[in-house]
Amino acid sequence: MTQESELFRSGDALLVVDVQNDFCPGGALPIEDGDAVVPILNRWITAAVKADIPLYISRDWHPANHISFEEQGGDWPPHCIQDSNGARFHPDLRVPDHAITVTKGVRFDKDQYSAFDQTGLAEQLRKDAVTRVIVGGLAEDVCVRATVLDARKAQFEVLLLSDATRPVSAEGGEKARKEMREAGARLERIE
Ligand code: VGL
Ligand code: ZN
Repeated sequence: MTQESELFRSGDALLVVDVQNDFCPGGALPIEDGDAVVPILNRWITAAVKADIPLYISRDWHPANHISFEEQGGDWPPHCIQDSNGARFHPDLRVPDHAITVTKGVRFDKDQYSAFDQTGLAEQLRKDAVTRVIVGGLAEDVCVRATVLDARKAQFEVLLLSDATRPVSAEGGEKARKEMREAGARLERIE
């Protein structure tokens, strides 16, 4: 078995996307097996802490009545409302104190699927001397996809942990994987 720590190199950051209660079974916008990513990401988080790899954890963090909600003409049921239980990280996700939270979805006028969308994350990663982001989380065909594509646009190398993500829909996942690969991301299941 490959140790996660052997895979890290200098310039890496681990980016965990939106592993929140509402995206897991029982939540407001549940993704099938969404919680299955938690133990896998915990291994990566533990390894990142040991290897001193910077750790960024994003969260979808909507105001009540956000424009992305169906009642407001958006695509989604209300989810990840600021400070609600559904917006909390999955209770089993190991979130170290020094992890940096990236908050998105707070804008009133537009949605932000990508953790890079008007968050300043690319600038922050460059300041941290990061050259490659290792990504996992939810959902593969929505926020993970947008985050990976933006990371490539910002010229970061990307390793998507393909066993540490799940799509909203199977077809969406297939399409997203193709797009992410074509954008130059490496998609790999590492064990
Ligand atoms: C997401 C749908 C709506 C996600 C966020 O984090 O993938 N999906 N808002
Ligand atoms: Zn959202």
